[in-house]
Formats: sequence, C-alpha cells, structure tokens
Amino acid sequence: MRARLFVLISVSLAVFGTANSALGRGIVSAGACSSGTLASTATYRFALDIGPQEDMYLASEVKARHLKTGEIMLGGEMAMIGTPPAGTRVYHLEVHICNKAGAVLTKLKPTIRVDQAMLPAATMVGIGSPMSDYHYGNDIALKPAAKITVKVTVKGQLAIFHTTVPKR
Ligand SMILES: [Cu+2]
Repeated sequence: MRARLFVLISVSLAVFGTANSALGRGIVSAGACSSGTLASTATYRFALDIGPQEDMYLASEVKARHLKTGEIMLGGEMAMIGTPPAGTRVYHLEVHICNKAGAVLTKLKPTIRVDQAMLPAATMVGIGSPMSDYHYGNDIALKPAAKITVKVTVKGQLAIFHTTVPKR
C-alpha cells in the first residue's frame, strides 16, 4: 500500500533509477518520514506504518518472475508466521528512518520491539518503488484494533510509538 503511494509521489525520483548506487547514503524524499505514525530522536526521524501482509521476494526472484507487486528483501530474514494465533491477523509493520533533513537512511541496524517482543528488522523496498521507500520491518501477527507500543532503537536512540492496529 505504502509502496504504491510512493510510486505516485516519487515518480521523478524513480526516473533516476540508480537504486543500487543510492544505497548507503541518505536518499532525499518528500514524504518517507512524514506520513504514518511519527516519532523523532536527537538525530533521526521515524515513520511507522502498519498495513496488510506483503509478499516479500529476493531481488533475483523479482527479476526472474517479472513480479510487479510485493516487496524486495534487501537484507535480514522474512518472519515465518504460518497460521496466525487465534484472534490475530498477519500485518506488515514497517519503519522508515530518516535524518533530520528527511533523507531516508539505509543500512542501519535498528531493533524493533512490539509490546516487548522482538520483530526481526528485515530491510525492504517495494517492487517498482524508488529507494526512498527503503524501510525496516517484517510481517507480524497482531490483534485488529489493538493498542500497541512499538519501540525502535537505532544507535542507542529510542523512539516510542503508541498506535492502534488497523481493523483489517
Ligand atoms: Cu516492508
């Protein structure tokens, strides 16, 4: 969902197309850390988004199968959820991390905790999205409409989000 939104917003960025060369430094984008649930720390800005489950693929699969939707896994591991526990649904939780100027930061090693449970922070970008969609997160089973606390730590800086899981 978010990925598609970024395709619309960032068409001009996508035209540059130099996705890989943009890795490892800040990628300026108008909106990456300004929509969703926001938080900031001394040197970072964060945007948390919880949406529907996403299909995640390796870059090689995306190329070989000409996939147009889902997300490319750039690092880390996909959470294997199987059948979600009773009363929960599988969502996709993603955190965009920017510097104070709003440039998306890649290759950080954040820890993400959802109500104290660790969520493996894989790195991803939506298929067809510019690198400004780069984010950290994973699929996770959550209770629809539940109030949750998400804590993201980067280089000793803690951002705390209080948010509500979407109903669906
Ligand atoms: Cu993702």
